[in-house]
Amino acid sequence: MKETMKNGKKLGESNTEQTMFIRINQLGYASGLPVQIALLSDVASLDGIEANTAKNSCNESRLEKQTTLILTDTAGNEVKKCTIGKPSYDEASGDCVRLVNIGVLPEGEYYIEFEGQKREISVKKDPWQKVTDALIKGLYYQRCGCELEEKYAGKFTHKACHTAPAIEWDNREVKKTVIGGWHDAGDYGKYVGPGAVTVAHMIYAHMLCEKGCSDSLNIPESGNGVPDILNEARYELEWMLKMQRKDGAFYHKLTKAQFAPFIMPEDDHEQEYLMPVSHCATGAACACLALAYRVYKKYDAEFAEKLLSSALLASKWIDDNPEFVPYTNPEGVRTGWYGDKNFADEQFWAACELYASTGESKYKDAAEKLYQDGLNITSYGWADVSGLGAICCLFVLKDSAGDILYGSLKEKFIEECGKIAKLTEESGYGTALPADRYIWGSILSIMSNAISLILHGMLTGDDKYRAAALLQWNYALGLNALDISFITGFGEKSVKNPHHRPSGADGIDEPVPGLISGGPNKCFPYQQNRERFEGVPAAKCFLDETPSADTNEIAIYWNSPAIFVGAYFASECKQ
Ligand code: 9MR
Ligand code: ZN
Repeated sequence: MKETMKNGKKLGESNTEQTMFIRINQLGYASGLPVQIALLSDVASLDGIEANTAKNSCNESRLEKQTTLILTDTAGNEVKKCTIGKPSYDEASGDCVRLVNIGVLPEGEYYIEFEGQKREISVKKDPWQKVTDALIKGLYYQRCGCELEEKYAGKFTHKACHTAPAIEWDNREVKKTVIGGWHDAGDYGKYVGPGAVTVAHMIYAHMLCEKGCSDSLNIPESGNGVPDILNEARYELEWMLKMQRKDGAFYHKLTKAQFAPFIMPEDDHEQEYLMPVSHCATGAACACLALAYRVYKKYDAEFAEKLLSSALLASKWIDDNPEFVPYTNPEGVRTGWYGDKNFADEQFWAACELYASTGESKYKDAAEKLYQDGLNITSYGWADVSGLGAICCLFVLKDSAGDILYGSLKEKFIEECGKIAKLTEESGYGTALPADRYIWGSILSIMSNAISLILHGMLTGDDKYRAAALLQWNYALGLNALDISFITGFGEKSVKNPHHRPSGADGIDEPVPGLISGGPNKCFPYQQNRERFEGVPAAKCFLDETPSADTNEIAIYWNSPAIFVGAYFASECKQ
């Protein structure tokens, strides 16, 4: 912690009524973008204080006159004085917060001084490339079926894991070698739908924010002439191809019957099964492979053709099996369910990508119909992939998508982004998530909303939206109610004990770097945490404790939207 001592008191500790806490992006700020910080008044942050009392005290303190924040250089010379407004009550955290936009600052180290508190911030030309690289490399650390060698993995090496042939759950006669892919999360399962969205986030990051995806990740393929973000994504794509049955359907997942204990992956020898095929896995894979076809064709035409034929075969299976059956875990299976009950979004995304890849009008007709029936076009996660179809329409097809899929969709998209921007205005910390939506993996909602705000900025050039998106990136790196950076290995105070089997079992103190935690979860915590979260505001329902999968697991599809956001801001720093 860089919060320093003043007058014998550790800053951040309360001994007056109005002690303030200073919250910052712990990795610093970019010289070309606004510096956003939060000043916290502790009237409302005392644990256990009744929400109404907290709210009232915050509102009373609103009566205070406006006040001043002083920014100095490290020698103590005043650099800037900002007049700041009254605090506002942040419902999600119960904190009384002043969110301050200091504006653009030249490169350097600064102290923020406010009412006896002091915290250092740094401003650099390009402060977030490293963490963005690490988020991509985080997926390398999730690789299954190969050794993680020291020259790439540093001390986080391990032997090849999960190399035995898999058996089909429904027909034990069928044996198949399906080595590869990424471990999904803190567990060692591999799931097609979540893998497909992760790859898509990475491909779109490459397409839309290329300058922010550096090509020196030090992974085995580095230097092969293909951008590293695509090298890493290909590791999952190769596996995904193996997850397709001959008739075109995709197995929902490759897992054991139960989650492994906290052991290293190479010590996990229980039988892996190809669990039943599902519509959602097939639809998501179809869309992802059709998208990947266009991007990889430039680098490897033969591989690209494989991707497209696989997508077309998947699409045929969907046509031949029009009755949607949601996936359920077979009896006796306890691994991740990914119980998606809606198929329209996968169908929409697949239709958009297939239209973009083949130009066949039947796909456009299908996408138009699905869109007109109503979709959440700003959702990009495994449960609702409509937003990925929307990105395809807005940034790939553009005018060629026509009045419905471009004209009307764009209008709707902009309207939805307006609602997201409003969420940031209503939050004390500027976080684009309402108090009642802190679900399992809340980081996905926050990073998804950042993606929408970024895309809005790209479509309209409105800087206000870019600044709102930046608040979400800053949230991930410490500008939040917990004063924590959710990305392992990055920040003065970052997540130390993620629910991640290798991090828990490798005997190394630090967690594997570059993994983003799911973050606070008020809505669906584990039974054993329910009591601990009683009376705790939503944005603080978080435990940096290994067993807490409900708040502190990592997942590939939480890293990937953060990759998009990081790549975007890193690319903005290259101007
Ligand atoms: O990301 C999933 C989240 O939306 C669900 O609420 C949660 C509980 O069902 O499961 C999450 O996914 C987990 C998956 O089932 C198994 N691998 C770890 C995933 C991250 O927690
Ligand atoms: Zn493995």
